[in-house]
Amino acid sequence: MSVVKTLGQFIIEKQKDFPYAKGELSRLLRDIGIASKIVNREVNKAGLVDILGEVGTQNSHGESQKKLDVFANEQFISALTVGGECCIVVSEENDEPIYINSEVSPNAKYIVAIDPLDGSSNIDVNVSVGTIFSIYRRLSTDGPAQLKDALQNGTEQVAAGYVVYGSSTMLVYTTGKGVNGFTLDPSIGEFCLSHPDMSMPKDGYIYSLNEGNYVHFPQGVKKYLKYCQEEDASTNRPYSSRYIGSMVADLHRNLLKGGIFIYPSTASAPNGKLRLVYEGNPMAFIIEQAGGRATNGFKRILDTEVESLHQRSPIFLGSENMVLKVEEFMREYC
Ligand code: AHM
Ligand code: MG
Repeated sequence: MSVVKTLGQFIIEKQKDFPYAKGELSRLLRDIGIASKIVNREVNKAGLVDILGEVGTQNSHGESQKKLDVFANEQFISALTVGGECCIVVSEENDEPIYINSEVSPNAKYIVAIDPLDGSSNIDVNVSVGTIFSIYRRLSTDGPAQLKDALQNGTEQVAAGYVVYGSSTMLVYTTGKGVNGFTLDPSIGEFCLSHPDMSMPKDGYIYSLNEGNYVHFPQGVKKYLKYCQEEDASTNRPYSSRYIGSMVADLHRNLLKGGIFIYPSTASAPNGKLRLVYEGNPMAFIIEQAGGRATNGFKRILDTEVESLHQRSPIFLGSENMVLKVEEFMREYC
């Protein structure tokens, strides 16, 4: 009989990797897992109930919000508030950081940055969406938490993960000791360890980027794209192009199969589209932990100076040798 290990059991088992941990991080991860199950339930039935469509408000970037974005945001914020381990939530859907009342959580020492529902423009057409999260420890526990606690560089992350609401729902996370993936078994309502110790192939044959923006790409990306499309048997080219338009789903596939995901700068968006704090940094941490490479085309994403909560960064994530290759083109052609 095969033994099923649930996310909860796995988290408790792994707590011994952190000798000084008192279980707060474990509880925080458990709370995120619970909230994601609730979001999963709503995403699954989105086609059935009147929850689709614009909610009529705009997020901090002037993008219209779908009802499920709002729902997911509320679920994660409420789980993190009630859980008592989190002092600040930074969310894509909120301009300002959310400070959790220290009377509710007097000992809370973690900051969570979250994109509650990434790729939400895909919901209407029943295509995979995701949640991305990143966890930091407070710089100091003296006095109330401050903005600077939420503006730490990606290297300071203590954990990061994503949930992909796909044909199966999976939660993948790292605490800096490898990457593990859990598939939701709907019959028992538990995430079960299905992908232990995930590792990304060093080489890949899939490239993922929005080629519709080609004319606006930097010259280095244009040249790399041509390289991907050229025929060369020794390097298995041409590569396959795959782009869902949900970063979580695109990266999840590339993590498993090998590949590269690029969201570069464009003429009108010199830092690209994706946000550093709750999209780039958590994904970079996971990809690096899985043996891949994560840069902005020139330097490591995790070393980028975090100056504001919603700052953007060009993103080149994936199999090590593919990212190294595109970096060569970026250096040569910029
Ligand atoms: P969102 O956080 O507003 O959903 O935007 C992020 C999404 C990513 O999941 C995806 O990779 C990208 O936007 C797609 O953008 P584009 O439509 O420009 O290709
Ligand atoms: Mg997003």
